[in-house]
Amino acid sequence: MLIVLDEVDSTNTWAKEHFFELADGTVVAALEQTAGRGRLDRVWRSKAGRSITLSALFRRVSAGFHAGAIVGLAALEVIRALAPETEIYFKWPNDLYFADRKLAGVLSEGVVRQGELAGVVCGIGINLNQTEKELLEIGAPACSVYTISGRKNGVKKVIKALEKSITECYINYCNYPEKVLARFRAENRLIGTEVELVGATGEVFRARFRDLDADGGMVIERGGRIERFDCGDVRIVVPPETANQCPVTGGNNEE
Ligand code: BT5
Repeated sequence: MLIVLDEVDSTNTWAKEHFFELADGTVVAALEQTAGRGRLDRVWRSKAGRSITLSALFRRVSAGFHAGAIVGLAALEVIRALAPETEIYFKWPNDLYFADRKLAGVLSEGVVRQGELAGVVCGIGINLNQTEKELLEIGAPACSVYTISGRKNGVKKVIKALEKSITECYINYCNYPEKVLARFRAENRLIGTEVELVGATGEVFRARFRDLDADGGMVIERGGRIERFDCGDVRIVVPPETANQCPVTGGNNEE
């Protein structure tokens, strides 16, 4: 089921508030989101007509990060169809990137009832139609489907395509979870590369990203030792195959 709200503070907050009234797999989108949230209470910036902001609710995922895998893979498929000539990839835990710029971010939040995990709400924000100038207001390296492909798309059309893709991916997951998770792992192109990590206390270090573990955490190799890393951020060292790609348009057109 797809619900499209004209305006809401946060689709994740709305989906959590209505979690027990809505059917499993429902997708809630907002044409305008006024108080979008990222992880660790960071701000997610979006604009009406420029951004996709939606959340899906799942009752049948067995781990929180599986929700991010479902929504992330669905978004990857939709974005690849809109910008077929570009190399989009996951940056751990499940942001979507083009070269060294963020195109989309995912926020998964558990819903607990009587001390038990009842399900997960997973929201995604995608930069769709922003120009380079508008992206500068974000204050972090960002790109949009428009700046990487040169094409603008209708928000409602993309919401519908994404809802369809999320539903298909969720059905696949319910039937063959291991196949969906294997695809998610295969799309995490930073696995095997050197990455820069920022620890919980802000310390920065380099390590080799070896694999994802069963909880979606990062398995890293540092100084010959294997460690697990699940808090903080990955500061990206641009993978060689994407480092020389520039956005194909400047997206500088002002309107
Ligand atoms: C995320 O957090 O990337 C998760 C974003 C999830 C947003 C969706 S929208 C629908 C649903 N409803 C919500 O309220 N949230 C979800 P994080 O990894 O913590 O990244 C946040 C950081 O990304 C910010 O601190 C900025 O530096 C940067 N940022 C903010 N807005 C951005 C944008 N539009 N494009 C690229 N980067 C952005």
